[in-house]
Amino acid sequence: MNRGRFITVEGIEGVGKSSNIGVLVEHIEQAGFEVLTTREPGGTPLAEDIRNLLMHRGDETIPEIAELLLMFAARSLNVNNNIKPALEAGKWVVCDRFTDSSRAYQGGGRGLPMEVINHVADWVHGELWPDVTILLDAPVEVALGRANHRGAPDRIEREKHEFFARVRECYLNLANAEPDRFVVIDTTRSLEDVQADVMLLVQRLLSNN
Ligand code: Z5A
Repeated sequence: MNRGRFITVEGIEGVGKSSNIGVLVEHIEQAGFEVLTTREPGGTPLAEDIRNLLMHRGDETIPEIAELLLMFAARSLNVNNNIKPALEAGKWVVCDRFTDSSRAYQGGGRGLPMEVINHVADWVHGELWPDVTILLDAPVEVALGRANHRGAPDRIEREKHEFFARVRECYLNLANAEPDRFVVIDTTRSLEDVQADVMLLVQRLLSNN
């Protein structure tokens, strides 16, 4: 059986990942493919426990390196227990964040060296990289303005504007460096316009399948 396609969705918080993943998955399913939808950190019971530790434990300082390693520990679980088996079974996989988040947040945001992150990534998932990465992009003030309308912020969401500006810049640099993998979608427009772009992208992927 053919290996399914691996699609990741990235961006700073509030850019609209959750608002667009549903449309993305629905379109692929309508074309007759089975889809595994997953997220990082998380996706398996143990990885979801790691997510809870990362997002909500405010009682102990988490050094940047511990944060990075916990992200990759969760990723190792998700890759081996979810993503690889699904792809091997011919399913498509849509993952809300993947290693580009570690590059952008722990690299761009926290300042950890990119070569260390890439080395750990190589160790954890080797040659498995997304076929397509959708980078939903908006200026920090737009994205955070939307995110702020929600409930109490988690540990990472409490970071300052400059942190998210570095994360966004890193994402845009990653997209420039790998134009064949990344598709950047401007989400300052209406949700309908953004979703229309997402649907066009899916049609393109399906016609190349
Ligand atoms: N993290 C990390 O540091 N390193 C890693 O390796 C990984 C993750 C994997 C959890 O991510 C945190 O983990 C994240 C990075 C870190 N921390 N932060 N920040 P997450 O993905 O679970 O959480 P999030 O980034 O906060 O995403 P989110 O809550 O899912 O937000 P979103 O999906 O991007 O946005 P949304 O919920 O779809 O939309 C936000 C609001 O805007 C909502 O009210 C929508 O109705 C509205 N919206 C969306 N699009 C539009 C448009 N186009 N117009 C108007 N309004 C809109």
